[in-house]
Amino acid sequence: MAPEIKYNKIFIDNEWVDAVSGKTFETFNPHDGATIAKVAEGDKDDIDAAVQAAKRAFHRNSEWRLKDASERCKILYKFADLLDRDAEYLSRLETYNNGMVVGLSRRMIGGAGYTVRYVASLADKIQGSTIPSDGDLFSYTLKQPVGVCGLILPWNAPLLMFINKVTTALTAGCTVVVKPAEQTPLTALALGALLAEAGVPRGVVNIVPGYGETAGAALTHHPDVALISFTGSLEVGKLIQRAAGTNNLKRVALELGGKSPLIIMNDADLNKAVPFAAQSVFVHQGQICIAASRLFVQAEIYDKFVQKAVELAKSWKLGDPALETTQNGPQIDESMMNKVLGYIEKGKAEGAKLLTGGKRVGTSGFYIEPAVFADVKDDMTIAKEEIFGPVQSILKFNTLEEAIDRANATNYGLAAGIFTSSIETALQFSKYVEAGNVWVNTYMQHGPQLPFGGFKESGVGRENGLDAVNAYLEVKTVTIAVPKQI
Ligand code: TXE
Repeated sequence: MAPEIKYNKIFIDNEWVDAVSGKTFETFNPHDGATIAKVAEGDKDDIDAAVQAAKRAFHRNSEWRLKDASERCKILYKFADLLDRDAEYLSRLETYNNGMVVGLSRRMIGGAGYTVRYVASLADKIQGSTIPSDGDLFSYTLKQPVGVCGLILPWNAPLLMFINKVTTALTAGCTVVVKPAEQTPLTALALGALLAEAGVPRGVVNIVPGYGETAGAALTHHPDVALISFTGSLEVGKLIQRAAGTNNLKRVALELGGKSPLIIMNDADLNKAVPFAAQSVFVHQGQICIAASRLFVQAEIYDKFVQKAVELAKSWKLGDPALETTQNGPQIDESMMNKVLGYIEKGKAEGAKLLTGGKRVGTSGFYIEPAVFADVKDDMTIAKEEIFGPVQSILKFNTLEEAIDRANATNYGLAAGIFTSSIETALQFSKYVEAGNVWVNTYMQHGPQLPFGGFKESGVGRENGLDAVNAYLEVKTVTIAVPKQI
């Protein structure tokens, strides 16, 4: 049964309002392309109203700013309890609007409560230092919230991204305006209602659904916004970095795409490596920024590995994401599906060998069979550009040194992995690969304690852990004249 849609308006000052323009847009179920709901379409005026609400809530005498850090923590703990209470509804809603298989949306919401509690527990541990300065002086630092933050979300993990960004900003004491992706506004709005129920005061969290070029751009240009945290494409990331310096100088945190290498050495345990490699690029239909989209396999085991990889891909269960048994659901929308199919055609045209999958399945919904390409070369488009689809590209290499050089020959640097039974190989690879997250004999492991982000054009800054909270804080140095002698 379809989950009930309880919220489809703009959320400002803990109230639900229509767009100033009165406009709405439709949101869809990727399983069959059917319209789920009409959602208020915010643009510049609504962003402005939301930013003003967030600014009022950030005033030094506001209810939010007067709260002790431990009280912020308590409110977020309550929010975590509400996430647990509504977990099944939220996971169904995520699946309905995003096409994420229900097993995965359950795991994400299952982990969300822990993430919120972990991050919130840092609120009363934010502390400065005392610094021995020369002369008759006493110096200390204060860490203070940066101000109103604009949080721009992607569609591939709407709930998780909302939780990560909003919880971290609130832990630091900031106020926020959230702009969910136009494809997936529904879970963000449901989470807004839970934050209000948890006791977050008016104006602290505001949510404006709408399009990137209108609502998103208005947020990134707004002079009263102090920081933008964005997850999405490299192209838009660059636009945001530029916009951030236009009307003021916003702090910017960017989590962008990837073309992540996974290396399988001759001495790897193939019983682990083959399923991990498949899962790492097929999970969530390949719509994950850390997808292992360049799979380098060492020459001696190459043929055997490819054969096993094909067998596994053929057994992958594609279908309705709301069913427990489904492994892969649909791509998010028709345009992303066509983009992925375009990459598959390019792979074939440029001489890679498509050994299985790669075709659209059915005519309703946006399904693609998991594809395996062998004989992929570094200069082929499918080995260079982020596909964001269920496409495994297998490349051959001879030495570790060669694998590291080829793994690093990309403008991206988000994640990397290696399967090997040699500790020396693992340590050398981990040291020299240019990536913000490296996994050895595993892949895609996360936790709220583990900083996450990219080298090079995969991003700026880190999410998760104390590093992420610090990104929402300014350091203030206070120096007081105190004679040494008394
Ligand atoms: O992303 P966009 P799209 C990659 C992936 C995918 C590609 C395109 O390769 O194929 O990006 O996806 C908002 N000012 N990733 O087009 O456009 C937009 O409304 C301000 C990687 O969906 O970057 C949405 O909320 N905001 C990725 C958000 O940016 C703007 C996750 C992301 O949309 C804007 C998603 C503008 N000018 C896609 N234009 C990851 N890193 O996980 C758009 N937006």
